[in-house]
Amino acid sequence: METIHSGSLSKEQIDFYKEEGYIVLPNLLNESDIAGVKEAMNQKVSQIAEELMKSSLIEDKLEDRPFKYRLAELFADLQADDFLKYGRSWRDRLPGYYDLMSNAKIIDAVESLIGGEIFSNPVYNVRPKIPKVAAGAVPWHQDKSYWPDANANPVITVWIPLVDANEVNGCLCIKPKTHRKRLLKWHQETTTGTGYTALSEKQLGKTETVVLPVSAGSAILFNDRCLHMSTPNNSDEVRWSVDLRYQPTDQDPMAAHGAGFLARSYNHPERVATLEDWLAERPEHENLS
Ligand SMILES: O=C(O)CCC(=O)C(=O)O
Repeated sequence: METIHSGSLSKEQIDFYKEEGYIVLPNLLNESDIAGVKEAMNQKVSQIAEELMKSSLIEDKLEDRPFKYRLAELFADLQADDFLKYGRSWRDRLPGYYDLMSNAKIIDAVESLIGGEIFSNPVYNVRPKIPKVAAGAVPWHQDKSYWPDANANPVITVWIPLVDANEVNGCLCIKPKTHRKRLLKWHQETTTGTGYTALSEKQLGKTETVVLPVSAGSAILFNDRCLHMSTPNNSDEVRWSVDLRYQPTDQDPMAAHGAGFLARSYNHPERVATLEDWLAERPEHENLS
């Protein structure tokens, strides 16, 4: 008899997700779950500090400042463009990111929604949203607008803040039940120069907006057709977050966006990608010995 793999979510949580198009999992991850990803982010911040020093844009690398403040303070006296040169979101291939993307607590939750054959989609972003950079806010959109032609259903976004996220430093806002909508016609936003896909006010309809402040290590899972946005950062700290994505293995791997990886498989556990596979951009484990 075939074993049913049902993951970690309760029936109530699964029903909520199916009905509303999203679910919040408060405090899904603890400090040790996110230590690796924070280390990767710190590594990148140190590299940036080094470059800013070399270009004489700063006089102090602020090495002793806390994770939550350092990047914001490095750019405090600089222009938005100095920051945006490094990109508004990052997709480096550092071990800490694989560590998070393959975290069993995340994959267990995803398994409840799509089953146990799980592919980690190539689109993952680290978002260092710093104060006073307008491009940090993300307009209303459907994630699906970034891969309109991909035959990958469903793609589930797992959004995780590494600091407490709220309306002051920039949290997610969602329109529940909009995941049942078709892909809406979007335009490219022009006000902050990000080129983000955006929906116009009149496309948002009458659906209420739910604002989702969450603590560090919590996760918000949502369907890639669900309308969402994020507010600007009006605090003095960095709103650090990651957005990861998962889909069933029998869907389009969206290779045009990069190499995703097999994150869990009960049918072929020997093919699950290791860190070495991921670093080498191999979607599945290859025994090279
Ligand atoms: O992190 C944010 O501020 C926005 C994230 C988002 O829009 C997404 O993950 O699709």
